[in-house]
Amino acid sequence: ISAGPKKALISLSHKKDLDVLAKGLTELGFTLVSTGGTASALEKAGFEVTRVEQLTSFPEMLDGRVKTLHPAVHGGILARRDLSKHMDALEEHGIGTIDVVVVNLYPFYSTITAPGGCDFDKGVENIDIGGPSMIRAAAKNHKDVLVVVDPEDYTALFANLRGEHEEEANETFRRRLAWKAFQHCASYDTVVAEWFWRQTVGMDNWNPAPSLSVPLSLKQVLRYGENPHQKAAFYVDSSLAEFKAGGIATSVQHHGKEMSYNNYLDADAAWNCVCEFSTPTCVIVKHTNPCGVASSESNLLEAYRLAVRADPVSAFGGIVAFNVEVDEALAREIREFRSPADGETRMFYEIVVAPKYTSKGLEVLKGKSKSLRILETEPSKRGRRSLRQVAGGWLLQEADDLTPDDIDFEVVSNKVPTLEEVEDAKFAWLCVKHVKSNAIVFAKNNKMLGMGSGQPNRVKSLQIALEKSGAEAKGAAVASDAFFPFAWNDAVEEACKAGVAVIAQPGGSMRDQDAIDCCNKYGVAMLFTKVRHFRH
Ligand code: 93A
Repeated sequence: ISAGPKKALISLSHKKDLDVLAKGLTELGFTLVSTGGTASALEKAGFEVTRVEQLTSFPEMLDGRVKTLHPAVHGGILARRDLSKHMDALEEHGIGTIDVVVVNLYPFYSTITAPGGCDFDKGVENIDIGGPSMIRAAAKNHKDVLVVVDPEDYTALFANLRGEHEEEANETFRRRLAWKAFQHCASYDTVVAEWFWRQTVGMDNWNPAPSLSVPLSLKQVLRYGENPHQKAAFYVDSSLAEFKAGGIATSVQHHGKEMSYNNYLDADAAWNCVCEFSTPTCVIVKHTNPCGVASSESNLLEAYRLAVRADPVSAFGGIVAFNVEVDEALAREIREFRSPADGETRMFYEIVVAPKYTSKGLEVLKGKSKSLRILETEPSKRGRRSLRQVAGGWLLQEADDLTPDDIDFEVVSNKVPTLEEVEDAKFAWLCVKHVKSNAIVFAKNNKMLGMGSGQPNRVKSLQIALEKSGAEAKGAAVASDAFFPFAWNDAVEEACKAGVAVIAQPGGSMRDQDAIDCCNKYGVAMLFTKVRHFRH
């Protein structure tokens, strides 16, 4: 039921497909009512428009802050068509109903994140008040008013207006539009709220807000979760804190099977690890842990081979990450390389991820298999936050951004390590940060030799890492993500007995002196970092 001619109110900051909208609505017999800029755009495109001022008999005022905030607008939207007293009230005040509301909001987000910055007053002025009011009003009265905030919905809107939806489909469609409308306002307010919080604590200040909402947009409905019986989806964080933060959420997939839940977790782990290195590096990840890591300034093919050889059995079916462009030669190597385990089977991978591919490199890699997922993504920025779920809540922390450059590797043993040994220890340190606790890494000559991860005791992790390193453990560097609670007949002594050159650990145990004494007995160097890298 409409009072007066059928009216559509259009007020759009993003004017994408405005002509499509106006044409469709006009053909369906609607009168177009519009605000200043939108009305001008419509007139320019040759459409007949009623300006909101004509409807309200009131001028736009306060530099546009008050345009549509008027009973002639809100009465026309909010009146229940099934209540005669509502309809009588409209008639009494000479207000006609508004049947369709198409609005999107002032571009607050792009204003505050514009290159060159945005001052406080400009930010405030870009907070839309009238728009959300109309959207919310129309969504509340969705039984009688169709509310559209996304040009993607124009076609379905026309179908509905042509009466193509049966009763149930009509009801569902209206509710879906209302959901989308409230979601549009909610995301908007979340960004406004976060921005205001940052106006009180500063952009770089670590200072958790008393309450938090994060604007999350669906990137992908996933086939399933960690296991096939779990449904799953991937949402991308577009909050200010994560703005242009790079990382796996911003990846582009060039080829291969659809990314799965576990693929995202593993690709994230591989990407975060490889981004740590400043020299060209290859990281291979299995089940979120790096099982092969190797760097080379001059020979990336060799780095790749070494990363696979570190643990070819684990690398099979893994995720391969590079921090430099993948060119044709490297792509061929990835395609052809045979498993060092049997010298015959070509290596199989789930994903290759890199910051860039040459066009030839991409072409060659695509030839490896139909299913190989090829991702291109940007390095993750430092200073991110990390949110993790526990039952009933979320844990927030700063990302672990510390690199060896931020850390003082203090010699606490009698033996002073050589420069090479310190470099090996730093390399092991970069790796160990990305291994699940308890984490132990053996490394030498820019190559991870072995790692032990996720064991509930440190000595077991060390034994696993040692076993993987084999004879190469002699002269290697060891990194431990946290201190050694025991030394004698425990992890430290086992490493010393294996002939390692240097052990890097945070220190801070009651028995630190035992660890130092043990190193001194075996002539091994020990470095204290005073920083730990738990990864739980
Ligand atoms: O300044 S407002 O908060 N006050 C209002 O009354 C109002 N009415 C519509 N912002 C208002 N709008 C917004 O103007 C809409 O949400 C839309 O984004 C924009 C369209 O303005 P124009 O048609 O002048 O380009």
